[in-house]
Amino acid sequence: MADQFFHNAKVYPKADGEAAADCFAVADGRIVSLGVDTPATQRIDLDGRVVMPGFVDCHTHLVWAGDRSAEFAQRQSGADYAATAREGGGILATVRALRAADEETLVALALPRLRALAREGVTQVEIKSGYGLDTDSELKMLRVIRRLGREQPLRIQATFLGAHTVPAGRDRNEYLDEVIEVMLPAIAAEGLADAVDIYVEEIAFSIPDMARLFAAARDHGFALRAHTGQFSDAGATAAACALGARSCDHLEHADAAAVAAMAASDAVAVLLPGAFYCLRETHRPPVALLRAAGVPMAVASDANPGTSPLVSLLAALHMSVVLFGLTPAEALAGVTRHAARALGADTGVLAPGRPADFSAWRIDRPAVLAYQLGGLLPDAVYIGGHRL
Ligand code: DI6
Ligand code: FE
Repeated sequence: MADQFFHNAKVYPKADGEAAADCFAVADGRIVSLGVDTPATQRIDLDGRVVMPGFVDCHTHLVWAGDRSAEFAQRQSGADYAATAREGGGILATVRALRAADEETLVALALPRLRALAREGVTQVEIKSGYGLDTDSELKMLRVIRRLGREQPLRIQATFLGAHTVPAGRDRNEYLDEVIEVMLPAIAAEGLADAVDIYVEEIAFSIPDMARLFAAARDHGFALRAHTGQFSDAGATAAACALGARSCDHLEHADAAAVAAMAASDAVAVLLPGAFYCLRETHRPPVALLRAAGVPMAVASDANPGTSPLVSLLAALHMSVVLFGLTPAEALAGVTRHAARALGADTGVLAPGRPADFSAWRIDRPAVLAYQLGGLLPDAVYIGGHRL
């Protein structure tokens, strides 16, 4: 006997309006049947609604303090992001604000952002550290992320991004030593992260830095991810793939060799149109090459106070179509099954055995979610079979 049987539904994935099934059953928080009438304690008539797998926002920096609205305004009148970073603004401005905030404050600031995502059907979010940039502050940030996972219903993955940039007044090698020799073991011992990420860019870390970090992170059993190709690639994407990265994120400047390396590995390409949009970038990620090579493409918000103050995965979904040229079906796969794959999660697909994370929408077909910008909210969101 299942707990709930949902019927009269149009269950994704068929993005052309044709549903994969019209009913499903849930027991113990998981889907137990799809498309077959199943006895259950409760029968729920979805009245023809489209049912989507819970959306997965697989790349965010959602824990931050302060804001960078002044830097934003300066950029709109011509200031350059990299120059701001070199002058001690950018990421380092958020680092100062985050160090000054206690755990309680950081949780309180992050909760409304998570609620905003949940309201639009997001059920799982990855959150990176990387605004602490010293051992105590990075651990504080990761503890906040773990607390968010316990204190609200969305599924949360924590990623350690100590290698986000070199903190002010520190030598780069000496800082990376601290990341590898002090932070990583402490984070592993406390179980504070699921993955390790690095920002590979001229204003941040190099390919040899990534090789050192990944070797240590792999020894501790962490999954590996990398920010590559945002402003330049210079072999970073291919190197990340060769080192076993589960995802390469940004990729605006990834070239054919980078795409070939991704295709030869299991890496997911995570596209972040919010940063592209806010920075008014013009160099697009190589979507046609990624598509032709069969590389799975995920789409995420990159929610952060600097380059992507965008707390909406539905907006990122829409932008990935308009700005990057994904088809609506690709974009929808990008916020569901491919995003889950970037997290190594079994979410993002509605099939027997998978978590019962889904949302129900009064729309005729899933493609409407990629097409309409704003004004769309689901009537119900479920995580593990529980309605939010
Ligand atoms: N790439 C980005 O776009 C963000 N981090 C990263 O590695 C920027 C973060 C910030 O400016 O605060
Ligand atoms: Fe990022």
